[in-house]
Amino acid sequence: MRQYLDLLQHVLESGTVKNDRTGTGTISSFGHQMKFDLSEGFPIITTKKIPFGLIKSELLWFLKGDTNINYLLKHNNHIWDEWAFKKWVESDQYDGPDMTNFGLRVQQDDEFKMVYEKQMNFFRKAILEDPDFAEKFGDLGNVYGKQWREWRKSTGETIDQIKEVIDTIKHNPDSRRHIVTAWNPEDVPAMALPPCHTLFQFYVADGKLSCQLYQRSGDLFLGIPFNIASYALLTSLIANECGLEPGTFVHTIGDAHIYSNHIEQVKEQLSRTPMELPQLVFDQKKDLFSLEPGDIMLKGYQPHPAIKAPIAV
Ligand code: DHF
Ligand code: TMP
Repeated sequence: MRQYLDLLQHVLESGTVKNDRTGTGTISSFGHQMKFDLSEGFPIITTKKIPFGLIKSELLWFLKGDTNINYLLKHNNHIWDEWAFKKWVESDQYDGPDMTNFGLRVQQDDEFKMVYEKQMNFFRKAILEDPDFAEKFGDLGNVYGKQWREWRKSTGETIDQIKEVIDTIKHNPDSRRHIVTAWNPEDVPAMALPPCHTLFQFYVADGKLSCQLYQRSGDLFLGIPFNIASYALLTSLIANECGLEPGTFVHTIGDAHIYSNHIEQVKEQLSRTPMELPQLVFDQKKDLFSLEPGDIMLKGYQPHPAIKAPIAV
């Protein structure tokens, strides 16, 4: 995992100070690539504890074609809450206290934080207990799951990109067209967050399945560790489905940035020594679409303690 730490160090030392949509501010650098040989162990960051359970339920949620946070909340996964909440508080139906810019205000104002947490708890409860509310406000729009499994054609039919790519990997492994894209220009304006991991390609050689991801924007401290583990898991699951061994995960990032309020956390991480990588274990007999989070686990994951950081909304 030296590559990840080297990238953190590089951006910290040579990045450009750059403003961003969230108003937080970043240090940023454009165009980076990491390569992880999946036969050397499962690439999950060991210099801080990553909640792998959240990565499993998020990936299985994408693979189901689901875009409603209801599934995630049922699995105790809160990583997408803020973006659904944002859609709700910006809608006509919201008549509670002003939540403008809640992501930034919650970090600066303790009184506001209490009001925000009350609203957020009400929101989570409503998503879990009120199906009409969940249908309206739990949905993030046409995000990953929708584009992967039900890309809409101009004729009104849909394309299941995951099923099609598995089919072509099996029947035409040498193809140079094993592509899945989440970036749908028509849908971008209505999305809670336009896809960060925008396009991936599979490659078959020597009985191994490799995958390269193009990620347009990467939050190096919070998002990227999740993205690496998530795509390493996806590659392993698809490889199994196709009767191949997992090969390499190539991670290409456009705007690679460290948020200004993550700098101390990054320095703490850089002071730590990486541990041995764990092994991925999962139920290889189950088909991809019937896997449950409990069918997947990591053996021998012994990371350094977690490091908390605020997320930019
Ligand atoms: N926005 C920003 N600014 N950065 C992101 O990484 C990001 N990622 C999104 C949605 N929007 C985003 C989806 N993925 C966390 C990690 C990944 C993720 C969303 C959130 C996160 O908060 N991770 C915490 C632990 C969270 C928990 O335990 O509930 C961490 O410390 O890794
Ligand atoms: P942006 O749409 O303005 O680029 O903001 C998205 C932020 O979320 C940016 O910091 C990148 C980060 N992000 C990740 O790093 N990985 C992810 O999987 C997601 C969804 C977001």
